[in-house]
Amino acid sequence: MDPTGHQPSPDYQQLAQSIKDWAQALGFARAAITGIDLSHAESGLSDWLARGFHGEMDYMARHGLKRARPAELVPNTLSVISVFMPYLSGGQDPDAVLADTSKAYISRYALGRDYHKVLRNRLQQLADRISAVAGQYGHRVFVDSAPVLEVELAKQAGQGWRGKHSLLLNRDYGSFYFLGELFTDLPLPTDPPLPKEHCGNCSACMDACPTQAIVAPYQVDARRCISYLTIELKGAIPLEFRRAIGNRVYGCDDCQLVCPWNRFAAASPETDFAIRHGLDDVSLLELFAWSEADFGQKMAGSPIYRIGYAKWLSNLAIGLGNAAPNAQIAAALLARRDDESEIVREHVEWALLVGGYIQQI
Ligand code: B12
Ligand code: SF4
Ligand code: SF4
Repeated sequence: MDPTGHQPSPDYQQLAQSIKDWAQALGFARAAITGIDLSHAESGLSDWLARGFHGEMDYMARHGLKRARPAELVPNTLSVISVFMPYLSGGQDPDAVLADTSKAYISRYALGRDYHKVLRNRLQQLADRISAVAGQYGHRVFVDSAPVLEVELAKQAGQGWRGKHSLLLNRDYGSFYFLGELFTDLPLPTDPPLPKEHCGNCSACMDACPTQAIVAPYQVDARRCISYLTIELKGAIPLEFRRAIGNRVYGCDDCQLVCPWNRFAAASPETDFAIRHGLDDVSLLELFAWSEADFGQKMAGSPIYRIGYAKWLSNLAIGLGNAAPNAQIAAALLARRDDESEIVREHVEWALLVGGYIQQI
């Protein structure tokens, strides 16, 4: 403080460097800084919404272009600190799980603790460290759920380029990480976007997508994406996608698994992302046998908890319908044929039919 009681202006160049060092010490792979001009992304966002690609995710349409205008979301925002944290935690080979129809494939980001809390908490710690130097300043932390174009901000900050699957990619970490941001009213020096993208002629992610959800490079029709169908969609999963979903019971990683930049993606040192309940290599039948109390107890603190027990059972029923038929599967499905949830009953009925356990009347 100076004698008048004001905090002297910090050296912003020095502060920016300190922020990057502190972010790494807090477990983020890297921090970078960008401004608030995302006007170049507005037409892509409008186009995506106009084509209805958001499906039932009303929150995507609700904020309209505010999503691309950080200073409308948080007035006085001048700089955005973009961070990312890898989440792979080793475990069973994903391709082996996908190939075994008796197993449940759970998206690699969801095998441990809910990332929202982990990242938000670390970003808040970063914000607090900044106040020790900058004094009181305007800021807010965001992870995933806010109306923010996170991938675009990260790209602008030079954290990577956008892959054709629309996710952020970089040479050192691939794409298996979460993004987060700290909006501030500090005039921090910004980092430039990367001079070059590195997808070239590759289109492996588009070719590998089981439901052809990547309808053109950088354009994902969420209504076709297995991540949307198994996590976001509240009602019944449309029949046309059920076979293609295979044994993916929560999210999907196919477009990332085939990406050459993920070949050497390293495991995350974060203990919060350590695999819980053997979810990296578990059978559909074992999960389908969980009672609602088991689900509540085992999935507490996991991102999977948010989809609820009925959606969980419905997704598992699709997996069981797609599995190589056997007597245990038949018994498990028949036992849930009269489930109290209509949505579960409907998915179980489908599974019994496609598995050949019952005949269409
Ligand atoms: C909604 C959402 C989804 C939706 C829609 C996905 C999507 N691509 O939009 C669904 C449920 C399908 C989804 C799935 C997944 N998601 Co998601 N999702 C989000 C969320 C909340 C918003 C994304 C968004 O703004 N979409 C709106 C559209 C318009 O954005 P866009 O597709 O990026 O489009 C831009 C360009 O591609 C281009 N564009 C789009 N259409 C068009 C059309 C034309 C003509 C042109 C010229 C340009 C253009 O312009 C747009 C603006 O720049 C973000 C978090 C956040 N707040 O940002 C996480 C986020 C993108 N998801 C994430 C993850 C991890 C996933 C999954 C991998 C989860 C999983 N394993 O199941 C999958 C991957 C699917 C995929 N290939 O995208 C991470 C990605 C991390 C990373 N490395 O980039 C994020 C950033 C969450 C986080 N905080 O970490 N997700
Ligand atoms: S699979 Fe190929 S096209 Fe898709 S994001 Fe990776 S490098 Fe880019
Ligand atoms: S997450 Fe799966 S369904 Fe969605 S775009 Fe990627 S490969 Fe396709």
